[in-house]
Amino acid sequence: MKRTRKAAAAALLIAAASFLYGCGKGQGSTSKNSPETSEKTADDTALTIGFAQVGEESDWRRANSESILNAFTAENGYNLLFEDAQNDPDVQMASVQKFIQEGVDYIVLEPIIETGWDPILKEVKEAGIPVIVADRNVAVSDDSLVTAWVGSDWLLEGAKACEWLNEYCRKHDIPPTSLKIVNIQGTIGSSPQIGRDAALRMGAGKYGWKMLGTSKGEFTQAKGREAMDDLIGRFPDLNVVYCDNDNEAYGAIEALEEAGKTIGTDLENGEVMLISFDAARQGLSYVKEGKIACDVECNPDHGPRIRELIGKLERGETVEKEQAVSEQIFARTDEIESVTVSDQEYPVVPVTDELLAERTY
Ligand code: GYE
Repeated sequence: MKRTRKAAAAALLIAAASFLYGCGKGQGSTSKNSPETSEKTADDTALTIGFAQVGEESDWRRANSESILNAFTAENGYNLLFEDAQNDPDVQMASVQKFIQEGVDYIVLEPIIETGWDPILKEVKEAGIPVIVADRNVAVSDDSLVTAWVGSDWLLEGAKACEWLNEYCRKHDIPPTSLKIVNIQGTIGSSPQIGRDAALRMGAGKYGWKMLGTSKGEFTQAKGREAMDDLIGRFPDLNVVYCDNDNEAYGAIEALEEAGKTIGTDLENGEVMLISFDAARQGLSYVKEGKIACDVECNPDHGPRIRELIGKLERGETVEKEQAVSEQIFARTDEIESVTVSDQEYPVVPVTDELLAERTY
């Protein structure tokens, strides 16, 4: 049975009323440990969390769902309502609407796209339900519609990848103008697509790389493959593929190999270089094999972070409004030891068998 904080408060009121009534009749027990009282207290403290998930499009997403499911268990004192929108923004908004009707204690929203959230989040606010946005972000006109956000710095992720590419070219005397880059884009209008692709455009402008074109990969392997086919057809001389996530890269690898291209980093001898994001286990094993040149991590383990935020809110503590997690950069070797973005140096981690064995997603 679903228990919300409001339901719990009502149950407590009923319990208190019958206790008083019982006392009046000389039958009440004052013992806090009477089985009836303790059972009620345990049940009634469960918090109901409405979780609006994007879908199951990628390794990252599956790891993220697992992280949420492991954090918000009944044993931990939660009643989790998990809604998967299958990548449809309308379905996701309907899920949030449903959470309002259910009277959940908290809404945790991982939005598919950034826009369109104002009206529904206003309703959520009017219903007095705090909203934690996680992973991707929302673009709203009123800050107070969101209690807190935890996710990644998408622009920084993209900038790390671009600085790695620039360093690689510098080290190998590859003229920047010889780079012919295509971009397989994630879900258009989602925060990672917006940030990672903006960083690429900035990198191209800064270093003089040639941007050939884009195609939509929707963060999936199947669409990544289709997008790669499309790009090979339109730009046969492409030599760098910037994928917005690992699953797109897996599909791109299939398409490139089928088209007879050699994947690697020897651009001057006609190899095609792949750059990717997430650093899922499969992505990292492609890095080790030399099929993905640089993979910038995106951390999916938001369950414990959101649980901590909710814990603080329950205790009446203030929480950080925006929290971006720290993430690594992976490459096959340590030939490039670090990259610098906005005066901050980030180490590049070479992928080893030990690292792969320890990777949890
Ligand atoms: O990079 C991709 C997933 O929003 C960070 O969505 C997430 C992205 C992640 O499908 O793999």
